[in-house]
Amino acid sequence: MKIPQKTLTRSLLNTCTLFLLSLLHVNPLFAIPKDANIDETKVPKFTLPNPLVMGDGTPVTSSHQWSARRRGEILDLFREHVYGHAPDGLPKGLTYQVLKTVPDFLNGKASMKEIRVLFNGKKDGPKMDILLIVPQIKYKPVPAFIGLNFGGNHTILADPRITLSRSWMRPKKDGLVVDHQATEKSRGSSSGRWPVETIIDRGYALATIYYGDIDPDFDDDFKNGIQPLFYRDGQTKPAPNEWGSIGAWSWGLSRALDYFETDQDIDAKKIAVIGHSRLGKTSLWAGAQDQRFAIIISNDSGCGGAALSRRRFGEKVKRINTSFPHWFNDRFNDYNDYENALPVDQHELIALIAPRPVYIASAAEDQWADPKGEFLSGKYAEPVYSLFGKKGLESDQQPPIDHPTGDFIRYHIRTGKHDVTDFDWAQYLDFADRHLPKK
Ligand code: GTR
Repeated sequence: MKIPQKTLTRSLLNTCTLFLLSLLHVNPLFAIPKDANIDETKVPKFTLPNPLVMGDGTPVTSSHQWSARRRGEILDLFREHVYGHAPDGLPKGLTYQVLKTVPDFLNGKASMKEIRVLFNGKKDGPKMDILLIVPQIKYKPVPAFIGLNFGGNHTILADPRITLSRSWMRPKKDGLVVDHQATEKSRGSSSGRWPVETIIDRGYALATIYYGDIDPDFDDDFKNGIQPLFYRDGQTKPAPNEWGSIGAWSWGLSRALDYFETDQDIDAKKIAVIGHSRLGKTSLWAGAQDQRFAIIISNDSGCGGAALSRRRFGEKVKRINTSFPHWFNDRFNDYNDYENALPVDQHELIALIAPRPVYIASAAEDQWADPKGEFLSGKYAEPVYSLFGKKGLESDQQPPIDHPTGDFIRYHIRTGKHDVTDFDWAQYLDFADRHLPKK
C-alpha cells in the first residue's frame, strides 16, 4: 500500500495522540484530562429527546407504530447526525472464499475456519478475514458470538494455525507491532479478552475479524478501507452525512452475518454481536441497524456508544471528535459543546435494538466512559421495550458493583478498569443462554 506524505504526517500525529490516549487505557483515573468532568454534582441539567414522540408530535403508543414509523425516524437521525449513512447495496464483485479449514482445533473440541471476504472480488482490493471456531458437537447449527478485535485474529488465541494478520496496525508496545505490522510475538496477546475455550465449551461458535481490515483506524480522509469502493464519480471522501469508520466497521459485521446465513454450522438467527470500547460503539450501531443480530453486547463503550452525550461526563462529543475525527460523520462535529442540540441521545440507540436483548457493561475505574451515563441509556430505553411487553433493567438505580441487573436490557458495573474480563464474559454467556436457548 502506497501512503502519501500528507497521510503519513497525519498518521504520525494520530499515532502520538493514540499513544497518549492509550495511557488512558492503562489508568483512566490518572489520565483523564483536567477539563473533563468526572464529578456527578457537576453534570448539567438536560432534557432528553423522547423516543416515544414522532417527529410530527404524534405519541407512539404501540409496538406497531414504533416498528412501522418511529424506529425508522430515529435510525435516520443517527445516520444523518452521528454515524453517517452507509451506502445501499453491496460493492460489485463481493466474494467469500474459505482460506483454511482445520477440523481438529482446541484438542478436538472445535473446528476452525478462515473465510476471506474480498469486498470487490479483487485479491489486491480491500478484504477482511473472518476467523470462525465452531464446537464439535452433534447438535448443529450452533449459536455464535461475533466480535471485532483490535490486534488481528491471531491475537485472540496462541495457535500458530491462525493466520498472522498482514494488515496495517496501530502502534503497540513490547514488540507486538513493528512498523505497523503485527509480529509473531503478538500471537495470543489479547487472549485474556477472549476466553475461546469457555465459549466453545458452552456450545457457542466464536467469530472474530480484525477491525482494521474493514477500515484502518487512522484519519487518512478515507482513502483506504471500504469507503472508496462506493464513491460516486468524482467523489473523494464521504459526504458530511455519510459514514465514518464506526459506520464501516459495523457494515463489516453485517457482511460476516451474510456469510453465516450460508454456513450450515451456524444458526444465523442466533448471533450475539459483542464489542469493547470503540468496538462496543460499533456493536451497538451494528445491532441498531441490522435487526438480524439477535443479541447486542456493549462492553465499556462510553461516549458515542452507550453513554448519554448530554451528561458531558468523562469523554465528551468535542473531545472524541477531535481525537478521532474519522469515527463519526462530519455532521457530528456540529454538536461539539452543543450536545443539547443533538436530535437524538444514546438511549435511543439502545431503543433501536428493542425488543432484542441488549447487555450494557461498565467498569468502576472507567470514569472516562461514564458508567452512570451508560446505565441511564438503558434506563431511558425501557419505555420502548415496554411497548413490546419486555422487561428492561428492573431497577431505577445503578446497581452495586458486580451485581448485574435486568432482563431484556441488562447492565453491570464490575470491579476494575477499562477492559474485557472473565467476569464480563461469564455474564454474557449466561445472558445468551437465557435468550438464545439451544436445542
Ligand atoms: C479511547 C476513546 C474511547 C474508547 C477507547 C477505545 O481513547 O477515548 O472513546 O473508544 O479509546 O476504543 O479503546
